[in-house]
Amino acid sequence: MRSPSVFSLLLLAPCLAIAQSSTASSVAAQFTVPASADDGVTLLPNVADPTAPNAQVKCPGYTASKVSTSSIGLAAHLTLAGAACNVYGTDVHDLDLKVEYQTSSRLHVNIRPSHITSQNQSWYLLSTDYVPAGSQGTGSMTTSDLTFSWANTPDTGFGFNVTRNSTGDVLFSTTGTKLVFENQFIELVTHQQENYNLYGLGEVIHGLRLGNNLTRTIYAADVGDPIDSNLYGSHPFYLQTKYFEVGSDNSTTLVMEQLDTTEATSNYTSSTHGVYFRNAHGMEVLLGANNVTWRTLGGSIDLYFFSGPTQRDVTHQYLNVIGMPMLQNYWGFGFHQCRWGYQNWSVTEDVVDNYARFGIPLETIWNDIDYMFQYRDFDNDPVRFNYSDGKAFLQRLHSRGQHYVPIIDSAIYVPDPTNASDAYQPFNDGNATNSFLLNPDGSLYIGEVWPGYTVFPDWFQASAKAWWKNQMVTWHQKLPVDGAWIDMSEVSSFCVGSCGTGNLTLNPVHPPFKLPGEPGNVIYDYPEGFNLINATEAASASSASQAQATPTTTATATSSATSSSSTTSYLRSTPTAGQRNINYPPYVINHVQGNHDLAVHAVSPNATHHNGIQEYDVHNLFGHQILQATYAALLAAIPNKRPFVIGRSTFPGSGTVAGHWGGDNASKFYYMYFSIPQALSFSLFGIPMFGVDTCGFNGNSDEELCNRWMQLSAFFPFYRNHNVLSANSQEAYVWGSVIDATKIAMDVRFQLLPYLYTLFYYAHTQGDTVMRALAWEFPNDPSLANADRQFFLGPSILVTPVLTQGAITVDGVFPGLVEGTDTYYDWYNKSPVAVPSRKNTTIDAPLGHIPVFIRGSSILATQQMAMTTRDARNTSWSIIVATGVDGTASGSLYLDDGESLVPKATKMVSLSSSTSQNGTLSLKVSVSGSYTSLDLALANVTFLGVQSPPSSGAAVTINGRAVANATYNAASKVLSVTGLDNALGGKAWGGNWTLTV
Ligand code: MIG
Repeated sequence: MRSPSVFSLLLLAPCLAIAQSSTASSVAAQFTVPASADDGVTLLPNVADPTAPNAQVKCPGYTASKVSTSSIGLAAHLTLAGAACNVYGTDVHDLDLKVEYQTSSRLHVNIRPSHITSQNQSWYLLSTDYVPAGSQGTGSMTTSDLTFSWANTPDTGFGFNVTRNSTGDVLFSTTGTKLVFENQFIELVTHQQENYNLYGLGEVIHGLRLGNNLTRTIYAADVGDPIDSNLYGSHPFYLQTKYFEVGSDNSTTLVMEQLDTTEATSNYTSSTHGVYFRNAHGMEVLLGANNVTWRTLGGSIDLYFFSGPTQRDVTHQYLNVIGMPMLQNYWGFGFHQCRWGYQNWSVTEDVVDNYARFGIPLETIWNDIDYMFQYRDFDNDPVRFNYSDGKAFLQRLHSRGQHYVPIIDSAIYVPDPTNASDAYQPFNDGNATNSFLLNPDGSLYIGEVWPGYTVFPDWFQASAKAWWKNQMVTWHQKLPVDGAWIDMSEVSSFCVGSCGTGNLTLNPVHPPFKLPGEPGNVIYDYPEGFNLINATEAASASSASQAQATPTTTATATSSATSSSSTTSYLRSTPTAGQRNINYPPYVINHVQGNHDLAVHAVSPNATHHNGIQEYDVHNLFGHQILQATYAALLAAIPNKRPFVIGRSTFPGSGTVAGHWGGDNASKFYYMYFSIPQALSFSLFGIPMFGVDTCGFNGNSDEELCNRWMQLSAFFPFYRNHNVLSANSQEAYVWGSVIDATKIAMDVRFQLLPYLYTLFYYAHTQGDTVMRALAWEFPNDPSLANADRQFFLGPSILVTPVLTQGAITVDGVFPGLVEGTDTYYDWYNKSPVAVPSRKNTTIDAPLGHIPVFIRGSSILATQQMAMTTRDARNTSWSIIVATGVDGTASGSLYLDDGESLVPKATKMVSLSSSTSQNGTLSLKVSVSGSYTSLDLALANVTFLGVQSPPSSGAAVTINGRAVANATYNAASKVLSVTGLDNALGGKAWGGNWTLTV
């Protein structure tokens, strides 16, 4: 029975009330910004314009001269090789080339104008004050695995190659193409093999492998998760893998086609490298059949090449430049419930209580913008979310080990200067300290967001960061929140330009569109596939609505016929010598907003920073800088504790201070699928703390989707259910089957929390990934190049979720199983997975079951599910030894207090096991470090894949002393050891020990 329970219908009641919520009474009197305020001009993106000039044809290229070579690199002068083409800007006549062999695996290539002398040309250089650069390390030309070579060719001028010495492979080649370097346009065309495997270049909703027919526009945008378009984050980094077939004579041949799982039977190898274009301008990367073209709207060419040769190496090498991911709080890995539309404290607390009532663990409850007084940051609504009730509520949460995270928006309300009762201290404080962005004339840049006309912090100002910190500290004294959720940071504004200038007396104004649930806005429809899952109800609903439908007129037919013959006119900018047109750059990127105008739905390019930098040059940095400022602010408010920050807009390095959620997806099965490639891409970007709006944001979710999604997200580092205003409730307790499915998946997640935390420790200290693509764990299997419907969590857990509606089985591969290199064990019954006859296997997956497998050769130290991570940390330990094909396994466990920025004490546990000739199993545990609070009892040790009963008659010894008996299950090949508590004095990690059986 899948129809909504009576209970879920009751829960709908508060949502329906939203339409008449407290803001509604003021709506009548409120000025609504006209929709046209967010209309930009109509532009034709270059990639869609058949008449657009081709810079490769029109431009002369450059000639290199005055080349000087040293042991660590080379420098040269580049001169325009002919008449300026000024195709999308003004050609820069003289350039400086600098090549640095920074480390043995990292090469830096920088090309910038020779003439930069003063501040007014600072747009060419992205200061290391804002974005770290790789610096010269111990690398030299002789020790580098990469070689830079260049040539002046007759037709195209200067071009260069980057070659990996150890493989002889040309990784990057512009030879035979022209370098174009103008003040608003840089182009670099590189050759590629057919069917190349490229990953990254985010943020984008796309499959993991980007393919060879895609324009990746990079320009931070506030937009609801469109497919293949630019999105919130900017990550000009790609990883490329080349596969080679190994012949019987050990010769290697580059694999030029995509192989499917039935074909990849011969012997293959692969090598992987990475490319990072350090630039914060609007950018496009054109992935074509045989080339990859980089275009940016400014800045310099600042390229880093990472030689790999594995994905893991490349990620380490890249994160060494941009920064390692922070070690998250332990509690951040608990389950988070959020929604837009919890309209007061008691509704919010009801949600918490409902989780408890249904026995579903809840770590953190979140509030969206509902909590604010008229949507103003650092200001709670005095009635619905007053501080005294809030403090008491947070105290109840904290006493149970639960947490509270509110949203904080990027824009700051500007009070009506003529209305004293409209005063808003955070604005006054920030304005007094020059903390807000300006117009070119020095007046405040005033855009429009939720609260009305707003200003935007200028993060280049130290005073703005201090102001933000003060706001956080002051607010935190009123309400001791545990973290911050940063939204709208692209940075979003609902009108073009400084639309609030001269209009402040209208404040607080209403946005130029209706909020979800406001009268006249769309009402969310039936959930996806409602006709399939609720056939009877769907039929009656559809006949009822047909009966009520008013016949539609056909009057529009004539007008559309006339309009089809008219042509759209586009604004075209012609370059003006020596000047930049930052509002309408001559090169039009395929920006997703409006009609591609950069100013639509965002702070406009001409907004100006106090230091003179224009927003045009740093637009993609806002989201990163607010995360840095918020991290520092929370650290001031909650000293010595790792700040918990989740942000929407990110840039290389954001993982050092924050995690990221996938933004405004929809309650559709295909968005559940896209969550996997999006997460894996953020693994490559160094932001492992990633998750999406579980059960879907826009639209109504339903029982089947939410059942599957609550289970899938349980294996993502950031696990949060979030919903849009006015959609049906979708908390885990709303549907009976979802309650059960959630508990099943959470039980696995809780057992794996110590493992997940250890993965983050390795991410933080070494740059390892947490969620991993199958291709990264099995780099020699070309058939996995685009596998993104399954993933590994760390090296040891394989997740194969159902991603389609109505399915009760799922097809997936067990990499290495058919080939005999790997074994897998079903998480739930611990039995070995039988070797299938073909690689792609059909796995049973009825609703409520998510297939999870432990990869052989792994040892996991687990704890148990509790209502919070705090309580889970107090449960006894278990060890799962998943024997590999060679009879061995290993694992590790990192322990600390889970919250201190610099833990006073830590502990590292190494676990390894082996099987002797006569079948004796031994498990060796060695510990180092002084953190003792998690030295709790060891409940049991479970050996998986034990081929025959132990010859010693199942007597178990620890450090040579008989302690217990083991039991062996011949059917499941599981050997269990229990009753170990006394043997170790109740301390699993109190010292080194060896167990044999
Ligand atoms: O324009 O705060 O992505 O998670 O619920 C919408 C309301 C603003 C966008 C965020 C979404 C959040 C919503 N916000």
